[in-house]
Amino acid sequence: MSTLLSNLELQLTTLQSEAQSAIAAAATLDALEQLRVSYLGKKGELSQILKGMGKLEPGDRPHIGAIANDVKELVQTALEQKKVDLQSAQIHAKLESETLDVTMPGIYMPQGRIHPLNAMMDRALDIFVGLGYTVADGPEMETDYYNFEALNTPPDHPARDMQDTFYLPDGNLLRTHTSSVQIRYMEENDPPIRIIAPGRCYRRDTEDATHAAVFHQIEILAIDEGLTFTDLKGTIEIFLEEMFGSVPIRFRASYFPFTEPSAEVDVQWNGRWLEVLGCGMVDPNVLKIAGYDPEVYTGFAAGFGVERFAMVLHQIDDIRRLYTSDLRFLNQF
Ligand code: 2NL
Repeated sequence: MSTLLSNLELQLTTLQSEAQSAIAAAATLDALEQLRVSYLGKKGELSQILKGMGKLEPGDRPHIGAIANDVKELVQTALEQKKVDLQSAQIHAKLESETLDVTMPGIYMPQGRIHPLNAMMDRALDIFVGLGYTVADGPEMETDYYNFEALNTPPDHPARDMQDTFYLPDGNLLRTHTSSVQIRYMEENDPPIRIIAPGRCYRRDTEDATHAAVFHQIEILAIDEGLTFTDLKGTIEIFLEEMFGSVPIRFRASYFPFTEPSAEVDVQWNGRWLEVLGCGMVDPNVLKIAGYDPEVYTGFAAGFGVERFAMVLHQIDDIRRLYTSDLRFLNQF
């Protein structure tokens, strides 16, 4: 046997045993792929060895060729087997690390609930929606026109005082009531209308137990042919009965620039008369400004503070409790 022949044979068997132990030791699929390339790839060790075959006696070639094929097959089989092993090890490791113990106790999440102010707002809205009213909304930043002028509030009226209203540097202001929403609605819609306008309002006030600079108001407005003070009275009576139950109520003559006649309404609550809302027949000037003919249409309106209702109904002593997010207070509702 020629030296070249035995040399090639030795190289092939060495390659086989080296490859087998390297494959057995491979820890990752990437490492395994690198081994495949270095042993069986185009420029791999097996190809390099087989280049030597050209110099063999033609009679020796089949012998070496057969050994080379066996080596190649053995290495290939080892690679495939190892690949299957590594893949299944990888899946097991993944499953192991992603184990979910469904018997573990959960993390306690306290359930939220509706804030008493929103609950009060929802109750009032539900009552009027039940009476056929539509909820309307509008901007909190307003022009002097929508907040005052269109509401028949003269330039010298105290409500327009710098002391009482938040004026913005650009001449706009923060609305002091949601009447502005109703003026905007009247501009866009023909009568008859029945709307309810809830929302945040602003007043330049020193905060104390009964005054907040930001508060919530709900106003209602109905305009139709033939509406009278009796319709207003009946609507208010139904509303207050839904809110307070059947307690005595009384209407007192009052004044607002946007209604004529006007009234304030008190309910008897825990033995005392408490004022809860203001109302009246829409002033003909307001109808005219909004583009409704006061000879054909009449209307009534009412407005009340949501905080005041919440305070009376829940015996809350300080308006600021409604804004400070103290859970000891809120958990009672
Ligand atoms: C109160 C009194 C009131 C109105 C609001 C109103 C709106 C339009 C036309 C006429 Cl568009 N009136 N709103 C009327 C009377 C009273 O609110 O004490 N609010 C807290």
